[in-house]
Amino acid sequence: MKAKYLLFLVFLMISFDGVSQVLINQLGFAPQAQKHALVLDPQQSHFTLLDHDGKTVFSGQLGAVKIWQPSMQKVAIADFSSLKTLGSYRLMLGDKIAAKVSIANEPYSEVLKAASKAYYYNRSGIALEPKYAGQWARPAGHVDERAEIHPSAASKARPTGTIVTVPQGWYDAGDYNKYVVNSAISVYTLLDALHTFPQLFATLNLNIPESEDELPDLLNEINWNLNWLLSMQDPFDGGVYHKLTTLKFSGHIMPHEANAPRYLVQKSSSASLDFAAVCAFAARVLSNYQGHEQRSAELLEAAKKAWHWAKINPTLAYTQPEDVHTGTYSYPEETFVDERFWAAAELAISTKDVSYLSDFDLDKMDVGVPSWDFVAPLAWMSLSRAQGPDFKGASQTAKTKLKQIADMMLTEFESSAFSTSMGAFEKGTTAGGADFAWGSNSVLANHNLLLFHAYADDLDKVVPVIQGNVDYLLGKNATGYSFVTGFGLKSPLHIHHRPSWADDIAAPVPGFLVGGPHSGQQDKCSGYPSKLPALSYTDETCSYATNEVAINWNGPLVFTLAVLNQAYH
Ligand code: 9MR
Repeated sequence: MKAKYLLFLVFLMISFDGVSQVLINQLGFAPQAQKHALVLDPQQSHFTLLDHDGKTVFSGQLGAVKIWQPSMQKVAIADFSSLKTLGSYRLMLGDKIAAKVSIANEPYSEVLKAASKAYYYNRSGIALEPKYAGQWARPAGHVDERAEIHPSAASKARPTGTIVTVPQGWYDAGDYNKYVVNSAISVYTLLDALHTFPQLFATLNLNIPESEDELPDLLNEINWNLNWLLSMQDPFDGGVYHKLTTLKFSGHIMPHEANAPRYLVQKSSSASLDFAAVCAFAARVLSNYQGHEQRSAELLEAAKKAWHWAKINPTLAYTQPEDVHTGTYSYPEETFVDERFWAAAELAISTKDVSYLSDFDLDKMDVGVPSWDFVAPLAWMSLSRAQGPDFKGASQTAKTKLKQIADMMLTEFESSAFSTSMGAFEKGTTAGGADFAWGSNSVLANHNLLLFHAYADDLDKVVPVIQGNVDYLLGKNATGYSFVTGFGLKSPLHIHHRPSWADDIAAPVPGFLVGGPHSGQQDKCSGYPSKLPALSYTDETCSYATNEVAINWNGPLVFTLAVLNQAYH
């Protein structure tokens, strides 16, 4: 593998010597797609595309030279959207090759598969066999048959030290813990993809142990995590434990070597409400699958119990116990309005009982880009599709709210030097966070989720923006990296992901979207090339702030790739 990357570097050095660098989607384009590349520091105003015989198939003028504030780079857009013939091309600046371009049918079908399969690689409690995992096969770790109730979670029915079985589920990220809050939004996004594109996922074979059964593989994968989520509910009172964790993060070792005791820590309002929301949604989606009727009823029951617990404990924030050191990074929350709104919306739709929403003045509820700590948009996305006369008003309000945010993204895209909606939001612009934050790449993928739901009835309006944003994730960004492991000419090799770190295999586990650039640099790694938000990224294992992977980051990538797959079908 190393030799391959060395060769690529040589190719870069030869081909880009003296030529402006081109930032481009490294996986190529579908024939009917908008096709934009960016020329950095352009030396000329003209570009051409040659086919493999050296014939000019496209000749065009670059757009106006503009500066993109997040990276302060000077760029011009090379637009060759009207080239629709399948093939491999060279993008030329003068007589120099600046980039390779491919136009192919379904250019993202492999990366969609890999992004979905990334969850399999992060499974807890199962050996990954070579026939499914190839070179990333590994023994089982974290079977979690004997986790302990931590003092912070002790109750009469389950005192400190009670042994609880909490198996399966996915590791949250580059660490081996499992966190309910983050699991909930991750499962929601994948369920939403399955629910929105049932035909696509019905035939998407991920080559996982359950592939032979009659269910879509994405649903099989989701079920693996739902099994764990359900086990995080206290059967005696319905409350949900915030996380399953070791007292300290493990070293950089393989899952089966990480044997420190695991604890269920404090129940929290956020975990319980997010659990209620995602279980209610799962009940609805799973009711469409034969043989899942009982599972669906069980999920709805669990959702109601968690909702009830959160009614009695409406503002119980998670407080990290003194002996737990798995970071302050444990999805803490202090306000619960958006969690309650999300849970109420999902329960209302699934039970067809709109009274769950009666405590909320919908007009006053916030909207923004979804994230683990701002889940109101998930409620809006579900409500925008809710059927029946009782939901008419809510569904209309939801559409209006979603369009408010989507229109801000459309405006940003129109004027963006980088032909993306990335950078539309700064802290305080909306109720969501800033675009360049920890996990910035997933923020952008979540732009796409929102754009899709806002304009589900008029997709032509948003597909160019969604494409522009996918281009960003796959190479048309300030760093020139394709941010998905294993995909593109230049993709991250040293991700902050314990198995990828410890397995002695040069290539990281494939299909993971890395967190991406932002100026925080909380990990104090030495390799950051810049403090500018769009350039502050380093492909180093130490960079947990920009080069980690996480289950909530891959979800919107899966959704986004499904949108394009469908749009160009
Ligand atoms: O994704 C989380 C990000 O929004 C927070 O800013 C950051 C610091 O609190 O934590 C991130 O989540 C991490 C989690 O706490 C622990 N597992 C790894 C997650 C991804 O970095």
